[in-house]
Amino acid sequence: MTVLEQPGAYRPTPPPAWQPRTDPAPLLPEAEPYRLLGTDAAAAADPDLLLKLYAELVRGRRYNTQATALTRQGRLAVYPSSTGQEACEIAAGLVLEDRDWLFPSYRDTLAAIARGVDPVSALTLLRGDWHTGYDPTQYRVAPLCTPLATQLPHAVGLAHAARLRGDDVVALAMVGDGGTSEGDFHEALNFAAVWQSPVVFLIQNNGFAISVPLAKQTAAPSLAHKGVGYGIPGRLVDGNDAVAMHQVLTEAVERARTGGGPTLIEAVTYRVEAHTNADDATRYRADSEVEAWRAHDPIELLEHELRSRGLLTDDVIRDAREAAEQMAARLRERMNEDAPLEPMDLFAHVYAEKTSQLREQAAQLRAELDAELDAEEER
Ligand SMILES: Cc1ncc(C[n+]2csc(CCOP(=O)(O)OP(=O)(O)O)c2C)c(N)n1
Ligand SMILES: [Mg+2]
Repeated sequence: MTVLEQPGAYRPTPPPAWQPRTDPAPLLPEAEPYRLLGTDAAAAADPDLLLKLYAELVRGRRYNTQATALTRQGRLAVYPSSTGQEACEIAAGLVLEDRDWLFPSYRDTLAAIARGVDPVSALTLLRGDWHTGYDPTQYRVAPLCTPLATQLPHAVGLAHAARLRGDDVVALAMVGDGGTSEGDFHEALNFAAVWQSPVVFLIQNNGFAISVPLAKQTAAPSLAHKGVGYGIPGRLVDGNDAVAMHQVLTEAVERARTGGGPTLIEAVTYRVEAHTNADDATRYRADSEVEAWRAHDPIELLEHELRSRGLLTDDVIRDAREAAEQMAARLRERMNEDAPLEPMDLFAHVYAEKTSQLREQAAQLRAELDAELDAEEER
């Protein structure tokens, strides 16, 4: 007699479902992006915070235009501009404590700078002359990450390790809408939720993954809903509203720090410029769409609030512009210097112990460089 043939009590309904099985309602994001600017609730925002955000947004935009100009002058290989997305960038750079960690993507130079990374060093990677350009452990800013979404499991790993050690550290990881289709995104969210790691995931939904619009990327109700499947609460925010972004990120960081676990934030924004200087955005989107988003500009939104409170004085405008111009001038000056290059550095800081192939290649390069030196000396 097989097991199936053994007589037993008949059960028309299945046994209780395996746990966990929880109510998804508290995890659901808001139906419309959360906003403060342009609403009555903006009146409660701290004036010092508004002024700080304003100065940083102005500086950030100037950084974007200057870095883009440097690509045209051949001083920078590539620059993914975050013009239009500055509110997300600046808020992300400002909400963390010194002991926390930021995990940016290639588009998030402004977040790194707002957190304190030297504006010139932040471009070293994009100039192609050294691996990262700044010391990630000094600023607690991981290298700007080009392979999509790979920074997310790194952030979860760091946050989980900090928690095991009893360190009071939060990791904030940034990713694009396209990056949410990567396996790393799903693995990171799952681990973070199961371990209740102190991580905040910030998706900047700027509508496109290069030329691929969001509708061709996902069929999810919203990207913030993607958290629900893992047990992570989602938040949907107007990514051009610097004050709302600052508030929602601050709440999520606090939640992570106090043991509440991860949060997934979708910031709805728009990439006003092309994907990078190597892209022609007019081939896949209409000017009218860009214009509609330009009319919902993060700097203008904040200016409107500052003006209505009498805070946008001539001095405030002049100081913000002057600081931005000084930063841009320094960037031009430093980026116009040719970086001293050591070709053998190609092999440094990659493996603790070089593989036999790498040793061979290094020896070959060394021999070529020596031969060049000899030839020069003979001349
Ligand atoms: C793993 C991986 N696959 C493909 C690419 C090529 N790639 C670079 S940027 C990009 C689009 C990413 O779009 P999104 O995540 O929305 O970020 P955005 O550029 O809009 O900030 C792609 C496909 C990559 N860098 N890494
Ligand atoms: Mg995108």
